Amino acid sequence: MVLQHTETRPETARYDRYPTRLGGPAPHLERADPAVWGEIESPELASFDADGFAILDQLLTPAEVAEYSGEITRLANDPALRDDDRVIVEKSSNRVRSVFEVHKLSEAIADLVRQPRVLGLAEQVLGSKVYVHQSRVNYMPGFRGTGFYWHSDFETWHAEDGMPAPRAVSLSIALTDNYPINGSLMVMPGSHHTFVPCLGSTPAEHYRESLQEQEIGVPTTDDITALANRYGISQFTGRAGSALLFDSNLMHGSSNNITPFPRSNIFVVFNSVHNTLLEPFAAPAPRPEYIGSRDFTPLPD
Ligand code: 6CS
Ligand code: FE
Repeated sequence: MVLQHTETRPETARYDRYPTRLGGPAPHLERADPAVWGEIESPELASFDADGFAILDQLLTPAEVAEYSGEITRLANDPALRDDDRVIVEKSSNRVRSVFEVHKLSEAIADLVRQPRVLGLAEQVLGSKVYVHQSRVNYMPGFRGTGFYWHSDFETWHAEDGMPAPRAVSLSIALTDNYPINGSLMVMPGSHHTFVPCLGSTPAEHYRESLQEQEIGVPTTDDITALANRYGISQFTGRAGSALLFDSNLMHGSSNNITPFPRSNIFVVFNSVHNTLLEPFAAPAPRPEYIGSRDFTPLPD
């Protein structure tokens, strides 16, 4: 383990249990924190501890899927959001790829993140009150939808947002059917137990590129090979309305979507109120609030 000086507060040194964005290769670290901090009551979450994820077959009813689909289409086409920093477009096509902070932009999504059936999942795993660290809608169109290379979300949130520990979960709610063929998320079950330090220092305003295509903060091909051999790869598939709850350190990624079948989801990150953000561990400055919130008010507020 390394005592790292933060670039933003060079006078203070912090003990960093998950050092990353390093100058040279470093061994993989066994996770020093639990994955489940609370009491698991929902049967669907029974294997969360071992796998680092769980699938909820029908979190939303078909009527709710229709309602939220209308809502995210509205957001993607809202002229008032055209030049908003929260809207991320595809590098090549200029189509909307993600919209951030949707739990503030949409009343329906604000309500959704506060519903006990949603919030309760995060609270069971994290064993505390939680708040929204990040929310977004991802739109993966048919034909030319581009995926995300393999990564651990926690690696980025630790390095760039100052999240101290992997005590956060993401809920990805499918608004379209997820088939193996249309760029559905691949995960490495159990990989949340291993932290993979990444190479390269974080440039200023890295998020402007990384949200389109991440190059720093991703493991090497040797890292990915070692993890895939150890943990295997499985895929989240399911009907619209199903959801994936996953640990912040789970290794995951997705392929491009060249089928005609689009894939979109609402993505909400819940962080424990005992794991609120500090200064970034490996970046020159914190990312904007719409990517990594510094309003730590517990839900429902
Ligand atoms: O930046 C984030 O917060 C999320 N997005 C990407 C592309 N990588 C890390 C994390 O999943
Ligand atoms: Fe991710």
